[in-house]
Amino acid sequence: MSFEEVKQQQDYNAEQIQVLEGLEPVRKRPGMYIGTTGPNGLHHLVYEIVDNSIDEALAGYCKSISVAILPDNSIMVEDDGRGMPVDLHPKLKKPAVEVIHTVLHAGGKFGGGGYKVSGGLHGVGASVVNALSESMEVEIKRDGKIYRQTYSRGKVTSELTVIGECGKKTGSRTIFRPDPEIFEETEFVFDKLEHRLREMAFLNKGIKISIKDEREGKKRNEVFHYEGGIKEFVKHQNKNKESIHQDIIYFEVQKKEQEVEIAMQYTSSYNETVLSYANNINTTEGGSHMVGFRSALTRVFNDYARKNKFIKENEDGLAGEDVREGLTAIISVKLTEPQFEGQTKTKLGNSEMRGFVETATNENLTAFLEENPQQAKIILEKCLQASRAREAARKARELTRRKSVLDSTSLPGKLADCSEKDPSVSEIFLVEGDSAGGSAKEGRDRMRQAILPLRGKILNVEKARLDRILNSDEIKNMITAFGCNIGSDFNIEKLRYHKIIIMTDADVDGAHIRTLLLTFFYRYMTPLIEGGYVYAAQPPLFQVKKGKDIYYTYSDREQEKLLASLADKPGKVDIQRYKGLGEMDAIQLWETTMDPSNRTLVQITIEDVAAADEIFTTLMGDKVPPRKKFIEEHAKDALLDI
Ligand code: 0RA
Repeated sequence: MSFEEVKQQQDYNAEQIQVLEGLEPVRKRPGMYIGTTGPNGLHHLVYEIVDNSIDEALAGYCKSISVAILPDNSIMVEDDGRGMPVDLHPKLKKPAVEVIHTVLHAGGKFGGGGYKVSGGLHGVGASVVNALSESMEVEIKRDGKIYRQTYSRGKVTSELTVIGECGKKTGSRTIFRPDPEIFEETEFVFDKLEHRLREMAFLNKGIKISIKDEREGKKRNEVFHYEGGIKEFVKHQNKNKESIHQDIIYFEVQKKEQEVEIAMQYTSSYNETVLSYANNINTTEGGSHMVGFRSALTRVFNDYARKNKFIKENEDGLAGEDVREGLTAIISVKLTEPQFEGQTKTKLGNSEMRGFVETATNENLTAFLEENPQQAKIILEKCLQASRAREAARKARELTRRKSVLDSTSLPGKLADCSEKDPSVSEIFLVEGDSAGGSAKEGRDRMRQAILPLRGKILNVEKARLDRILNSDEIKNMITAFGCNIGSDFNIEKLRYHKIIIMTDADVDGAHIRTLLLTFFYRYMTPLIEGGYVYAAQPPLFQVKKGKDIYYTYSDREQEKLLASLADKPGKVDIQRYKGLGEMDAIQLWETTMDPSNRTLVQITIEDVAAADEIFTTLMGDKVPPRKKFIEEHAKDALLDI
């Protein structure tokens, strides 16, 4: 046998084994295929099915995709594409649609050309969704006929049958109900699906994507359709910000096997919101496309600035962070064989993308600046201002460093440090108010728990540049206590505590302080949040006394349950509602909120930088009406869910 023949034989065997094994491996180890069996995995099923319709749209055959959460919490995805293929698979002698739904990784083999968005993060296809669904059905309209087939838990439950006629109509419809034996929770969250589908509509201009909630008491309906694509995405991102120039800069370059699309606009904010995507997957860890974009950005603005005398010959140039301050940008690339790397497989590895994006940005951004000198001037002045502020901040930092305020060898006076030196078992509590701080210092485990009391409101970092932020005592205290500096100097290796626990009152002020802290961490110590080092403590809402027994409850529901269980016994029940941490003595605070064997901590995660950024700018930014609206809508939620 030749090498090719041996290889073919092996491929053939591999395929046979897969068919024999069916989809059992998927049910045995679902995490391998969809990441988790928690809410993210559950919603991922929907995206897998939608991705197939998006592929059909990108191939040019489908205009509209509708998604519905049906009354029984199953999902329906319908498109007006060509309809999934139904012809017999030559080797397996089964309809192609059946192979797609019962053989692992079979989906791709039927596509013809074009890039597949479904080659992405998990990109596992319809068979995996089938494997993890208690029931699934597909209806296909093509060649004038309506075909139907049903499945359950990876297996066929009825053969492909013609059930009617459809004239010239074509399309595919899938309904599936996730398997409660697999998923911890099977209830879909409309907002989560809505968010991803809106993003998909932005990233794939012209495709109409609708979502409907048909569950009792939850009825909703949204339609996303953006002819402007990511240009409208930038507009959406900036809706609560103040743009400083008129146009959204937009360009697109297509080559045979690669494509880049970029939209960008500067705002008066001090922060950078650059979202990058590869084949519609949010590359939160960046990668080659980001590197290309960033280096072009710095180069283009410096070249333009020197050429037009914004910067004199003997002066320093603009740094990368100067040309990114206040920038909102979307970078979307598409390529045939994406390589995803990094810890969460969200970093684009393809090295050819760097040069491609860099050249595209160099040429098109230069052209924009030359054609729009007035807007170019506004942007450059902002960059120069950022550069001067950076210089001022550097000087301020050097000064404080010399005074060794930011030096971790001299810890802040307010900090009650722990005696343990190993960060992995050390914790720091950021406590609202000096009185609660006092109780916490008294009640803590001195070995492993450090206490840093924070007085009142901390500075809103959303409204201040670095030089001012570094003047705030509360912030300086946190920086020195944590030991890992901030911004581009941040070094997670130096973190002195692996749990940073925010302990605030369970009221609106407490929620506000928590948000201010999270904003600061998110903007200046991002890896803290990404690495899962930040937690919120959960102090009790009530203390209930009956005779000698004392109970603590942490939610209204828990309180109701407890009172119901105590109701049928004789004796007086004494209820105290805690208005703040300060009402608890040291022992109570330890028992209810700080004792690792008894407490509950909520880990703070950023699931989605775009969503978090929206919440932060809405709550903290310059425009008042959106903030007011947000607070009114969320007033009921005690804890901001970020
Ligand atoms: C490959 C070939 C053909 C259709 C499709 C894929 C297809 C797949 C899906 C999945 C969801 N919706 C879809 N729509 C179409 C048929 C090719 C032909 O008609 O020649």
